[in-house]
Amino acid sequence: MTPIVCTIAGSDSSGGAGIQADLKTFFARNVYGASVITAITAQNTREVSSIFPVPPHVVRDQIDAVFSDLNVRAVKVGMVASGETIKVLAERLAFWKVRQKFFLTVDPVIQSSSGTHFLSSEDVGVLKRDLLPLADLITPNLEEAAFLLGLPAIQSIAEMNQVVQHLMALKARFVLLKGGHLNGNEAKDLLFDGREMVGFSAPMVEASHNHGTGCTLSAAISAGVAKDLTLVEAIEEAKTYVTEALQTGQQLGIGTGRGPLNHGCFKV
Ligand code: PXL
Repeated sequence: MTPIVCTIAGSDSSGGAGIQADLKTFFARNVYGASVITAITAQNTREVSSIFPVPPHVVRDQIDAVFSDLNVRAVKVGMVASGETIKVLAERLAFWKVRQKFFLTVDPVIQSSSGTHFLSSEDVGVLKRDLLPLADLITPNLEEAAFLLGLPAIQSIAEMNQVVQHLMALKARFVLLKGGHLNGNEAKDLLFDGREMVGFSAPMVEASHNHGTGCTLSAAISAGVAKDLTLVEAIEEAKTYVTEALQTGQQLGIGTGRGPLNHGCFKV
């Protein structure tokens, strides 16, 4: 049986991030993808020009339609455009037995790759209170981690080691802190569960085509978990996939700004 993964995220009209990145990643990683759309963004590789949040009851109906029929093994939450929708998500994911029936990854998307804020600080409060404690895994980058904890910019691996421990206060089972925004020739990530720390490293790819990198990583991890890999194996595989998608993204020549990754880079 093909494992089913569901993304709950925003639509990116340019096709490089959000729902579109997630579905392409699911296809490339050999899982079946379902989707719940939380917002429609008008954007291209240069900017986000408008955001239309899908009404919370329509988000709820999409979740109920998917979960009442499809045997979803893993869920990935990306961009959610309002605190009201975050509350609906938390309530419905609990109803459909998150943690018992499926693995939940929350990518705490606060702003777009091009810098547009998707969530107000009040909405981030709702995210922390209602949704993150339900997650099996959260995948903040350095800016998101600093924002979630109210800390200044994180600037070294030593600081990452401290911060990943503080992130356990958000009550997800695992935290993957992504260090890709640190300068250096390695992209270092740290996984922590409150006891054991596992480090991952991949070559830093100097890519101008990196729109949707975070979305793609969390979607690929969800695909791996749905295929019954251990979390560590799923992260390793996802990082290998993202590295290759970044390395070959430029060749696609898409858009005039920060273009997308090459989601079709390898099929296993
Ligand atoms: O990468 C964060 C992200 C998530 N979701 C949507 C986006 C973006 C970044 O541009 O557009 C819809």
